[in-house]
Amino acid sequence: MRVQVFGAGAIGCLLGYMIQKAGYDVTFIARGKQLEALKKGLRITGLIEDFVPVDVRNKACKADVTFVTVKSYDTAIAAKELEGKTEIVCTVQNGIGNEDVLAERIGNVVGGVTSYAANVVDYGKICYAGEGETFLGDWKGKGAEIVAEILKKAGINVEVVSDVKRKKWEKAVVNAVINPLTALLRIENGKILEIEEVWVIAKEIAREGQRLMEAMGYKFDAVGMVKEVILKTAKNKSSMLQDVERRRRTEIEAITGEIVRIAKRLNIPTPVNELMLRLVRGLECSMLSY
Ligand code: KPL
Repeated sequence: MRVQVFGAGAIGCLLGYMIQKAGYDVTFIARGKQLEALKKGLRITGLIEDFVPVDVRNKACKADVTFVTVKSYDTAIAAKELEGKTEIVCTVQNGIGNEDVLAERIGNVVGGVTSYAANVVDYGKICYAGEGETFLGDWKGKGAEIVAEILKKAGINVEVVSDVKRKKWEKAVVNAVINPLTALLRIENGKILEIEEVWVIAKEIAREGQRLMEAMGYKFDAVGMVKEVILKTAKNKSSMLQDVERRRRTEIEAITGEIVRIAKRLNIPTPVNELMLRLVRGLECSMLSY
């Protein structure tokens, strides 16, 4: 079975590393300095200390299963490049919409979420910061059971669920709270709970997300889940804070942007999410490095 990881960022490298260690043939698709660094090998620090040679290329190749781990704004490019090259595609990217973009070009799409934590330390080097949970489900065609089998063999906690859309929305609502606040204030996740002024705003963002999910037919304790995730990831830098620190574009459009756009369609007011969206867009403009 040939596995491909399209997007060799922190989560892509961690998944690819663990799957390769389980004995699968894994190819990493990367660009620029990351491609050059990975040609020399992949270094892991944190919960695992290791250095391994990897097969890295700059173009997608034929694979049975491809994990798409690029940032959400690059999913359409990934879909185009992967068309006709992979039997199954699996995404555990942040945000809403990635599965649908992939489904336009690929027959079997597995959607999912993961709370495994990994950070980019440098080109070719990641830190495995925390074990988590992964939920997968068939989005289009079939494939979730096959992907789950690979992840299980790699020692990754994974469960196949019947309603993966719900999991995607729960994660998006949690990300819409944690990611913009940590990126704007440059704080670790745990600080959101510690600083009362920030926690008040966090709860408002969460409640707006909850009302949207209720309008879609999902019962959900958003504040409770945000608190749980913050406590589990207190020392983490969110992916959005990492993007801002590296002066990179963020995933705000696929997270808060989608929440605001879909809430508008359903006539659910989301003023605090709208404010976060505008502030992060403003922050991105002020960085202007991408
Ligand atoms: O998914 C995350 C992210 O940073 O993107 C959370 C759950 C907020 C952990 O940091």
